[in-house]
Parts: sequence; structure tokens; C-alpha cells
Amino acid sequence: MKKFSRPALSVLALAAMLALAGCGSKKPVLNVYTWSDYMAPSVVKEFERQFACKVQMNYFDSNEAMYAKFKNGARGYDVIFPSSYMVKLMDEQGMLRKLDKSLLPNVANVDERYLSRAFDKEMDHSVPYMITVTCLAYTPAAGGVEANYGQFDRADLKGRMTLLNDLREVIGAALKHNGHSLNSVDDAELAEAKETILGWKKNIATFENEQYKIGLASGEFLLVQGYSGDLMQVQDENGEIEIVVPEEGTALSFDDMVIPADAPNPELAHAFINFLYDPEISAQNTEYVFYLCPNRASYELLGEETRANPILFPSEETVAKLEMIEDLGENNAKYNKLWDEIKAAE
Ligand code: N2P
Repeated sequence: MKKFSRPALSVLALAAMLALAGCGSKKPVLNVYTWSDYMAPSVVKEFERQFACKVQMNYFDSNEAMYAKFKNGARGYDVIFPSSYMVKLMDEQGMLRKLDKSLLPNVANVDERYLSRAFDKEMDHSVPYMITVTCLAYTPAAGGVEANYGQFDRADLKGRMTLLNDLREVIGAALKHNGHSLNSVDDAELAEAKETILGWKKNIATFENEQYKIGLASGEFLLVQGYSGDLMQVQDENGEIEIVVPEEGTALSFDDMVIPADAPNPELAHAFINFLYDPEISAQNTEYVFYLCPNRASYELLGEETRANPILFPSEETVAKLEMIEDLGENNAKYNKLWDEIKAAE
């Protein structure tokens, strides 16, 4: 008995010593809250290596789900990736930390052409991470697809199409389809959008933000509304898939990097944002996720095919059709109500 108690005790003592010493071997953890399929694993690994830390990834599938989680008291995140309109809302509610620019030297390379369309042009609380253009994608089996949102009226594709589970994207698509701004707060235009979406709802399988990618790749879904990079990731696996920018115009959105006001590890969070703006890292990330990180210094490091990609680097004609999703202030409530009514409708 005695024989065994000594080593056991010394193991315990060592563990206690390590605990008292703040666990010398324990690495700092950076808690990230973001969208899935949105960062190259090699980029995360490289950050962990350079900064001797562990990056803990947590995922959300819509801005509203992320915001609701925060409102309900979720804490402990160091960097979050909401879209700009949601950043504005969170900022107004004092949820975000002011960024320390002295810790973000790489961010000086941000592309002014995009920054000029951002709401936080000074990057006081947010730095653009990636740019999304909302698109349609389809397989040849969909037959005779036109590049417009009117495709969701097609009864011949009933049950084989999906719309995003994203209220700003879907209401925005209907508004655009009917010739209006996707930020409209006009009651008549919104009522008309509701009717349009209720018609589409009869033909779609579901409102989906994640599973539609697998469904499109496998041929279960023939036509989907999706986020540009996600669609290109699927296209990379299944070369038959076509991606088009809807002719009526469509949403341009930025997902930004922000640090919550009460982030446990703000220094490491700044280091992460700065790291993601290292030209090599931005380029590597864009090549992997097929979204554009608006880092001018990274463009020349992209492959030729990527540089020629008309969705990552759209023509002036396409750009003219894109509209930024904006925060609508008190009118957000109108959209939430409309979305609830759409979801509840038979
Ligand atoms: C990544 C989706 C991010 C785009 N999977 C949404 N703005």
C-alpha cells in the first residue's frame, strides 16, 4: 500500500503546482464566433502556431441567430463575424469594443473601393473580413434557367429549390425582383414582397443556409439562392453547377470582424484580425473560401483564375446592380414581423 502511495502523491503534488503556476503549459484560447466554411483551416493552424494559442471555432448560420444568442447572454467570444448591418445594430447597443488601430497595421491595405461602401468607414469597431454577393446556382437538370429571382415561380421545380433562411436576403430578393430597393421600408412595397415570397414558398423545399450546399452538390436541389463563396465551394466539387448574379440586382454584403465589449482576450483578438490582413494569409484564405477579402495587397498574390473570377472581381456593370444591405433602425421590426408572417403561412 505504502509502496504505491508515494508516486501517487507526487503526481498530485505536481498537478497542484502546475495549477498554482497558472498551468504554464496551457495555451491561451481565442474564441471565434463565425459562419461555417468561412476560413481556411491552414490559416487557423498558422495563427495557432505563430501565436502559441488555440483557436476555438464556434458557428452561427444567420446574423439574427448570432444576435439572439448575444441578447440572451452568451459571453466569452473574442472575435465575431457579423454582417455590416448587424454590426451597426450591435455597435449602437454598446456591444462592441473600440478597435486599437496601433495593433492592426496590416489593415491599412483595406480596399478603399469597398471601404467607401461600408458603414464604419473609419473602422472604429469593425474591419471588413469578406465580401458576399448573393447569387443563384443551378444544375443542368433544372433546364432553361434564366438569371433572375423569377425562377422561384417555376412550379416545374417544385420541391427542388431552396431560398436562404435569411430574412434580409429573401425579402431583399423579392423587393429587387419587384423593382425596388432591398432596403425599402415602404409598406406597400413590403406587402407586395410578402405576396411574392408566399408564391415562391409554395415551390421551394425549404429556407436553408447550410444544408442546401450538400443538396445542390448531390442533385437533390436543382436551383438555390446562396452566398457566392459557398456556391463556388460547391461548384469546385461539382463542375456542372452554374452560378449567376440575378439580373434584377442582388445583395452585396460584408461580414466584418468585431471584438465584443467584454471579450476575454482582446489583445489576441486584435492579433487575429491583423493576421487575417497579412497579404499572404488573405490570399490563401480567399483561394480557399472563394470569398474576397478586400485586402488590396493580397490581390496580386491570387492565382490567375481567381483574379479572373467575375463574382470575386465583378465588372462595373455587375457592381452597379449590387446593393448593400443596410441597418434599418426602427424599421427592422417591419422586416421581422413580415418574416414571421411568411414563416407561419401555410
Ligand atoms: C459562409 C457564409 C457567409 C456569408 N458560409 C454570409 N454573409
